[in-house]
Amino acid sequence: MLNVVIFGPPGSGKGTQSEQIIDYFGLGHISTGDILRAEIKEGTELGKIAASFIDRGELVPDATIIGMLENKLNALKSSKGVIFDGFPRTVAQAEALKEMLAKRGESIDVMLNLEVERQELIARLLKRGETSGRSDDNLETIEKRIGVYEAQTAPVIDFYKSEGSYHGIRGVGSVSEIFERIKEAISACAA
Ligand code: B4P
Repeated sequence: MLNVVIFGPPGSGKGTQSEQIIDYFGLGHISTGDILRAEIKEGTELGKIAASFIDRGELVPDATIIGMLENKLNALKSSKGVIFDGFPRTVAQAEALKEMLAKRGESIDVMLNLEVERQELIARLLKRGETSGRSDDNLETIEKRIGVYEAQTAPVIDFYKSEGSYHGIRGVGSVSEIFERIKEAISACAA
């Protein structure tokens, strides 16, 4: 069993690197951003709630996210591990995840923090916004998201440092160069 959290500010490449990790390590994938966008597309009640937060660059409330995650985790019971992409984004979510996994006799083996400078984040997300059609990929919302990350999400770093599973990964370079750094970190912790 290999449970991985991929972490970092908006646009740091969590979704991009998750695809590489899934292909290479054969893990199940939970992306809270992808789940929320699918709910919005289908026009569900959850989607309507989520859209009102995402459009403003804010976090969807913890209770909504934690309930949604528990369902997804149950659906992945037979996988050989899970990559958590975009979750946890608050210390309350990190604590809830710890509890959910402990009930199954599991834990997070490694937390990968993708480190990317603010200017690079903004440039990447503006570029993605040219084609993504995402309501949150415009300059005003991007700056708001980075501010929300600094205030509400960055404290999750200290949570995983104290758990002993934290690994900083330089998130600038080509996708494959960054993935090589990730492979090294995962192999070191799985050894
Ligand atoms: P997410 O969907 O999780 O995504 P993200 O932070 O925007 O981007 P990510 O880091 O995955 O970047 P990507 O690989 O796409 O969140 C969206 C919103 O959903 C949040 O703001 C929040 O409102 C809500 N939400 C989600 N989870 C939540 C939670 N747990 N609690 C509360 N609310 C939640 O990369 C970005 C761009 O960079 C891409 O265009 C990519 O091609 C490019 N790129 C990637 N790697 C690169 C590289 N090495 N060099 C150059 N460009 C690169």
